[in-house]
Amino acid sequence: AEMERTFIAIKPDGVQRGLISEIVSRFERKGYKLVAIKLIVPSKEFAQKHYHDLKDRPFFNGLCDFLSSGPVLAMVWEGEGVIKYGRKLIGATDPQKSEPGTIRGDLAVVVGRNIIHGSDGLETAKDEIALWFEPKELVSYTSNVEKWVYG
Ligand code: YYY
Ligand code: MG
Repeated sequence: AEMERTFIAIKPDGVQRGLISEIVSRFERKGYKLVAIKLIVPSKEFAQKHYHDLKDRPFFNGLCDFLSSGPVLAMVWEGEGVIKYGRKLIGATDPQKSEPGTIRGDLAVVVGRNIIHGSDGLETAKDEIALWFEPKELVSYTSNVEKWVYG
């Protein structure tokens, strides 16, 4: 299998609303492999680094204030096509436009509280994993379901 890795984070709204297990289980059930996970409160400076691509947008400051306002569950998930399909599981940025069945479609209402982040491409996935995790925090192990998920 062509394995790739993506950075997924449950934002402070998702953590406070008790949606950790609901969201983690959607990635688990799909057949993806959890490679790293930790609960942290990022500083505002860290949030600004994470969202640096959006620094000229009007919502940037509020977004960074919000991401740094409480605990974030940071994760790395691995699997074939996980970057693109992970975004599909998450749904459109604006929950008003997310399809039912997606995480944002089922669990969020407005764009400023859309509960989850997922990398949008190979390069951003690499950059975001490197920003949030040290190499030693990425756990290497054999998944016993892999042969059943991939054949
Ligand atoms: O990758 P994704 O999270 O789906 O959207 P981005 O365009 O990267 O924006 C990041 C983040 O910014 C979004 O999840 C909510 C917030 N945001 C906002 O508050 N208002 C907007 N009009 C667009 C995005
Ligand atoms: Mg994005």
